[in-house]
Amino acid sequence: SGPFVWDDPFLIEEQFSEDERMIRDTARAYVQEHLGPRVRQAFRDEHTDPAIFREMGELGLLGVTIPETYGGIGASYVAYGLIAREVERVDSGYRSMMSVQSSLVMYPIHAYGSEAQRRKYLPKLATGEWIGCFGLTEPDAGSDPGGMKTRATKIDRGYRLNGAKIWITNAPIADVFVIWAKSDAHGGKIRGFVLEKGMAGLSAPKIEGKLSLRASVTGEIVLDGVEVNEDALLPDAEGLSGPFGCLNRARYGIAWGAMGAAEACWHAARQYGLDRKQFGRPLAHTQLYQKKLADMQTEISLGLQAALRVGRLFDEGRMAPEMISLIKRNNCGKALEIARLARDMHGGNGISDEFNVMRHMLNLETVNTYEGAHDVHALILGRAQTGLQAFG
Ligand code: TGC
Ligand code: FAD
Repeated sequence: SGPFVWDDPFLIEEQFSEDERMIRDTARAYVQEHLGPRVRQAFRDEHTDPAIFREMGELGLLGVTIPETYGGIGASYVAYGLIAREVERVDSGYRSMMSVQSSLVMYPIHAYGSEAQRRKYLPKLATGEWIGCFGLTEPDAGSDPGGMKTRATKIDRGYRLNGAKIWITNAPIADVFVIWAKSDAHGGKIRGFVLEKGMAGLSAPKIEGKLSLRASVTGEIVLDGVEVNEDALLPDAEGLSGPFGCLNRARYGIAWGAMGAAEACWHAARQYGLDRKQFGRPLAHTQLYQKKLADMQTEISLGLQAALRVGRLFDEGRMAPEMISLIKRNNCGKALEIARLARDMHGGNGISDEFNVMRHMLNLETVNTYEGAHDVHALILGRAQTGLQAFG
């Protein structure tokens, strides 16, 4: 028989390639050294530091799956997942900033864009010189993006966009806006457009007062007759499968990321239980405390192993979107439960930002909702096994 490693029960570490471990270690060193020390203040002040994009870009952590020709490093989806896990170990908001840039902005420009669009945008997004955002959700179209009202109407030189997006990560500091709109020139089908900061009629006010993801800025996007040239249209995406192609990647990364946040909570609860004594012995010396630690260890080990399996299938071109719904839903839901437990296990200290667990818990409330809410992924999985569509 082999050893039992308490924080890596299935020896997942040895299932990564040398390259994947190297990329992971780069991400880990950066986040622990540079993001860990600033997150508490950033969360308190609801402050997003745009320099983080350039710092990540310098280390090659943005758009890692994009080929080198366009500024990426052509890494595997497993490597991308490992970066998400490391970044979210510190804060889900920082992972959000990274995954929007990589999966929701660089990916669609690479997959659906013209060669000119790729050359213009991708290298600067990869270095973090430009920050991107992804506008799908609207005030009246969240879980049901097909109900969007934003319209692109044909004009002589291109299109005029009117509408409003809400809850858009990075929007207030974005240079590049990937916007999804129904286009009358394409039979009312959903098309993607790449807009730039400063265009007349385009604004992105910050949403204030979030109690979650406070280190990651979120905004609205107002499109008040924004006129763009024909070359703003992403030529190779039509219909909802365009934005969903991006969401598949981001949701997959979130499944890894949520486990990173859960690991941070689990390790903190274990250490707290070893250090803190009540009734003359460490909290960790009680049956109830150990049962909770065992539940955390079990869910995290299973969740990570499942994410790795889907990552390998992704890299082999055998991923099905329902697999991603399964791990996104499971890992976010389990991470949220683990964070709530860890908060409780810290007693009164658990509500202080010095112990981090409540910040993770608050963040995970969003992570469980965005990119397809927990119950919406249940409906996707329900449809896949019954053939019955239960959304509307
Ligand atoms: P449905 O009829 O199921 O599909 C419409 C078309 O889309 C295609 N499709 C997919 N293609 C690729 N991957 C997927 N996962 C796909 N899912 C659907 C489908 O084949 C079809 O194509 P076609 O060519 O036949 O037209 O669409 P529906 O309107 O019934 O959808 C229902 C539902 C619930 C599945 C869907 O709307 C959904 O997933 N809703 C959740 C919305 C969501 O996830 N929003 C995310 C916004 S972005 C965000 O939150 C970023 S936060 C990131 C951060 O900060 O980290
Ligand atoms: P709703 O769709 O109104 O859902 C409310 C509740 O109803 C949920 O519990 C849901 O599960 C449930 N529900 C909905 N439909 C059904 C049904 N048919 N049956 C049963 N239950 C149902 N969007 C972007 O486009 N880009 C971004 O960058 C982005 N970043 C975000 C950042 C943050 C901080 C947040 C909070 C959100 C972000 N979003 C972004 C939006 C996010 O994707 C949506 O909030 C999410 O898709 C849910 O939509 P909604 O908020 O409109 O909720």
